[in-house]
Amino acid sequence: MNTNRNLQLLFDRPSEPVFTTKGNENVVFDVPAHYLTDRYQTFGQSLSNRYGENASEHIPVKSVQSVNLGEIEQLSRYDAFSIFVPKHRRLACALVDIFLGCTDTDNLISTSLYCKDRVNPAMYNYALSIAMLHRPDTRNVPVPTLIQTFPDRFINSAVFSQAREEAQLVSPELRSPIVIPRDFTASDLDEEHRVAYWREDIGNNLHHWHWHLVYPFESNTRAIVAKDRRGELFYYMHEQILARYNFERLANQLARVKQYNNFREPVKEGYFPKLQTILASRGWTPRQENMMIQDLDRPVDEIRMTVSDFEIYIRRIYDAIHSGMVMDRNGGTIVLDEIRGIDVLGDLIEASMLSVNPDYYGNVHNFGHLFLGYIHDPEGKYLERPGIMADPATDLRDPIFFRWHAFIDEMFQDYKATIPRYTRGLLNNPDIRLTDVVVNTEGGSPNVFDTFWMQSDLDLSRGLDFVERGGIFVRHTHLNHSPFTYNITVNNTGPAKMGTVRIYLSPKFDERGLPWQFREHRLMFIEMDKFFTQLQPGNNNIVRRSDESSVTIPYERTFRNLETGRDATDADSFNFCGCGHPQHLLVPRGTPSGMACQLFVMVSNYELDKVEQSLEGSCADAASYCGIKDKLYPDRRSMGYPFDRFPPDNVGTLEDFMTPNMIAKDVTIRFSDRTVLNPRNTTNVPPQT
Ligand code: CUO
Repeated sequence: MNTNRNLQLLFDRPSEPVFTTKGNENVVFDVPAHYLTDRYQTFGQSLSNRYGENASEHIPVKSVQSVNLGEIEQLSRYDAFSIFVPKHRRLACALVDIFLGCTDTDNLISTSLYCKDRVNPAMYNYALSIAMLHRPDTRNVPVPTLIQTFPDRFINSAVFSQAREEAQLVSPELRSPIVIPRDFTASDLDEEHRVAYWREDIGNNLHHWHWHLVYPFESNTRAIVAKDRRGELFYYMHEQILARYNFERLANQLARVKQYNNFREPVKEGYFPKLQTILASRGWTPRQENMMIQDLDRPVDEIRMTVSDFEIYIRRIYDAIHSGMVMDRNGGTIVLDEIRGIDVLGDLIEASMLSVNPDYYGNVHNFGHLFLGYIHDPEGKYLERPGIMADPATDLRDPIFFRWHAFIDEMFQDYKATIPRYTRGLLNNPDIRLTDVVVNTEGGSPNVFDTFWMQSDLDLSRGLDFVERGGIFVRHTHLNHSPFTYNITVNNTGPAKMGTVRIYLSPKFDERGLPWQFREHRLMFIEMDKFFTQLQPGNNNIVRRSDESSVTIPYERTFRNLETGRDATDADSFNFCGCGHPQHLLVPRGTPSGMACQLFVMVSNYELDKVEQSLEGSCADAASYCGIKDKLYPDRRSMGYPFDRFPPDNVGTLEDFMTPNMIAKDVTIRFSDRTVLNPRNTTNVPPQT
């Protein structure tokens, strides 16, 4: 029996009843009669038989007793589910418990089928995803990517009526892909729109959603949250999102993001997402320009917080950072030291359930998302749903996300300013000298990255409820780059040893066109890759391909089986990770005339980097931003090393900072405004526009 596929089919067509056919192969789960909801108890069996007659396969389902869902059913199937809303989170945690408590995989499949039609579909998707990622029997089964079941969170709502028409009237082999315009959320009158291609990139949003699925901030099972260096990774992954966004901004003649730090002032930026929930046929509420956050009081969602209290929590966190210690629940103190301080702070600021004192330090980051997500209806007066800032699958689209996270990052940077600077001994690597690095792009000039647009097709049919079966493709446009290699020359004057190669990229100049001061420059480095290598005595030539990057996952992993529309098989689970920055966004866009950048490569001392553990059988595709499932973070240094700390006073520029085991090379990113079709597209019918 194909268990992996059956688990994945539990996610298909989220609001269709359990007895309808699932997957593109049209299989049905043979559910017992008592699984049907009251609505279908009287005539559901005949409907069920009808679907069964058309099915290509019947999947037997072990009958379980009715599950007592209690208050989980209180969230309507048509309400917006947000993990930032305390009540929703409590219900979701209870549902996760039910799924985690299932005795074996068959029992999990059966129990989730019983629950599917009774609980909010988005909450069901979240809880089942979390349970699958953390159960020993399912942790290696790829969780279907969210766009597969909830394409409405990623794609212009105008596409869906076209998709339904296509599905209803055209047979599958004649269906043509529906093109999603690249610019659908704003015009060029909005200067922030220049970087919408990056904020609204589907793969980018999927990465952010998946990261938060791997690192939930609350659970009744502590081990799900208490992962190695979790708080620090919250800081680092978001710091890198910000650095990458700032890189794109500079390439588009925009200044770096300004923090959102005055809550008594209006938010200058508006954002109109043009996303509509398929389930409730309601739009994600836009935010007009110059709106202001207000006290939240939404009893139904158990949300209550004044802006004044929010400011008090923030002040307490700053006090802790500047005094070098936080207060725990018992009035004791925990020193924010050089090694663990960032992790303590990450958990406290987010806040995850690992926060050492949530009553005193609050839940600042999460409440920022809620204040901004409910800016249009803070008291529920108009019965409005939250905006996109209240959902990790959608919030990256909004310019305010980055302003809010720039504020959060500033807290972490303030802490970093309090810890010791790296001495040259902590940067250097005895006997190792980096003599050259060259970037070679296929068919291009040395040290020039080449970027362009690509159009790729995705099959949305699994997320479109109550439509005819068969693939329904949309064609989205995304940034991409030509594959390249780094060719690094390292001289080793000592005996053979291991080294850690760390590769970063930054713009060469700031928004004024001036060279960087190191204390700002260090925040502009985006991690491109990190790997271990053996260094023989003498000269070593290291060649590393761009698709091997430790921060990305390949395009086909970001989008799983959405490209071909085929159903997953057991073989797909082999070495399969879903978390990671999308490979197609590894290189920032650059400029048509060529953006001047600096490539930085360092080979650090492996003896100070290494973490003793076996990685046998684990998938470590994008370990830098995602860690490794069920393992320690595979680098003992602080995340972001060597750029995570303030420099010593005598370091003014990158050149002052360099030790012999580092090299900086001038490189260029040249953007060519051409659009190429993804050769992996399977649809041959010309697109609709
Ligand atoms: Cu990822 Cu604020 O944490 O969105």
